[in-house]
Amino acid sequence: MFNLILFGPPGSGKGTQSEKLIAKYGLKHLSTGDLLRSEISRQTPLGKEAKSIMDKGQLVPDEVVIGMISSALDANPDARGFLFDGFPRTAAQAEALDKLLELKEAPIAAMLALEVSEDELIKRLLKRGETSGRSDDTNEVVIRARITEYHNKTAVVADYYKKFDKVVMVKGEGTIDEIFSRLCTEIDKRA
Ligand code: B4P
Repeated sequence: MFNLILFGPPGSGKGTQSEKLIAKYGLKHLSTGDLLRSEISRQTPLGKEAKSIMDKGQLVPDEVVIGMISSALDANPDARGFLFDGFPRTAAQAEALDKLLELKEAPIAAMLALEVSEDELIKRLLKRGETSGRSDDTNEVVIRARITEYHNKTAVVADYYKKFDKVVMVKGEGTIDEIFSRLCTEIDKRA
């Protein structure tokens, strides 16, 4: 089993690159953002709780997202590997993921971390907000809150994987195809 984490601040292109990576490498895509938005659109109790948190630009509680990932792993026993997109986002989530993967004897091969300047992140997210219907993309105050959450709670996740020498920094600016090609070069070294 070959497992990868795609990491980076909000708007760094994780969702965009994930679509291309899963098609090329045959991995199962697990995006906690997509899983949460699916709960919101189905108006489940979890979705209702998540929406009010996401609309403020904050992170959903660890136990909620860890539970979703645990169920998704169990639901895909035959996957060749997983691409984790937007997860883990806190140190507690990273530790929980390691434990879940230990049970499957399938550790993380690498964390690919997209580097993008803050100005570019805000520009991309506001542009997506014009068409996506995502309420967390239309308001610059909320976008800045998401970036602050990233610096306060998520950036440390890279330090966690650095201890195991698994972090690969990748320049996340340029065309979508240029960035995809940089990611593939790094993955092919490890596959
Ligand atoms: P996510 O759904 O994970 O989304 P994201 O961080 O906003 O975006 P991503 O990096 O995937 O950007 P994308 O490729 O789409 O999170 C949303 C919210 O869910 C969080 O704020 C949080 O509340 C909650 N959540 C999710 N996971 C959680 C967890 N584990 N724990 C707790 N809470 C959690 O790209 C953005 C835009 O840029 C797109 O419009 C795209 O077209 C454009 N773009 C991409 N690449 C480009 C390029 N090279 N050049 C120009 N534009 C580009």
